[in-house]
Amino acid sequence: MGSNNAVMEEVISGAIVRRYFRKLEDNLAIDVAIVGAGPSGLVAAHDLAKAGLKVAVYESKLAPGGGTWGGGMLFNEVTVQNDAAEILHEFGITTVPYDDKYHTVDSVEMASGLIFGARKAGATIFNTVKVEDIVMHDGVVSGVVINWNPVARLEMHVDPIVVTTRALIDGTGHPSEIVNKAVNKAGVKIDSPTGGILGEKPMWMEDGERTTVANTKRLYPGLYASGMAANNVQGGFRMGPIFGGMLKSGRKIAEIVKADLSAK
Ligand code: 48H
Repeated sequence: MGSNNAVMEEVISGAIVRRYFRKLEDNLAIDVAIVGAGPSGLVAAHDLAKAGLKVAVYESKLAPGGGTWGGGMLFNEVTVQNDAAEILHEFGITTVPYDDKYHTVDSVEMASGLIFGARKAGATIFNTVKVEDIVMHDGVVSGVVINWNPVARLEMHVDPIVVTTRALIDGTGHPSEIVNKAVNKAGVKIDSPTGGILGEKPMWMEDGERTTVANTKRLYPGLYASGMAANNVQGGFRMGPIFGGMLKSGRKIAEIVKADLSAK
């Protein structure tokens, strides 16, 4: 801690630097790394941290929340089905019944509520940090390679650092960036109909919502996908501005990871 004689400028800078690096050091070897703080990643982070696992979420943007903030076409209301509304209620997020099947949610309340809930459950969120690669040892995905997103955006030639993890969840949304690394860089065959990434199909809300949850699974030892990433990998239809499938996918992947880690 800073000395009592230190000027305020020294104390404040010291507090930030010491506490940040304590947090970073504390998260160099973790149970679960989640890439992407969208709705599926945040629900998974909440559930896994609540189960007592050491969970870190890496989000390349300054603000976690993924595609939640913008509702549909920047109209900041989100829709969810009845069963997914229950998940939001656990986070203290208010939903407004629309008809007998759907609820609307203020998208700012939903994004901020999911972020707060994941954090309060014990997950650590590293924002502005991009996962640029994965670690593979002996046929098992066992880490994330991280760097500042601004470094990547400015194309600076700066080497990353590495965090080891027992499980890695790709919650990067449409591009499934992390599974991409496994398939296209490491050249592994994942648990999909072709062993590769099939790519998202056009809009079909009902089917997309169903398959997002059905497609949520372990893809390779140590590697999992949730939300839009899971659906992209398995070639599901997109569903547009309805988020129940994302929330349920986050919950499902958390259950799968919990079972796998407790079996080890
Ligand atoms: C760190 C990264 C990296 C990286 C990306 O897209 P998301 O909101 O994710 P989901 O799958 O939980 O939710 C999808 C939903 O928002 C959506 O897009 C829907 C329902 N679309 C329907 C449709 O038809 O279009 O969030 C993913 C997050 C983002 O915040 C990215 O910034 C982040 O992942 N991210 N973070 N390292 N390499 N890649």
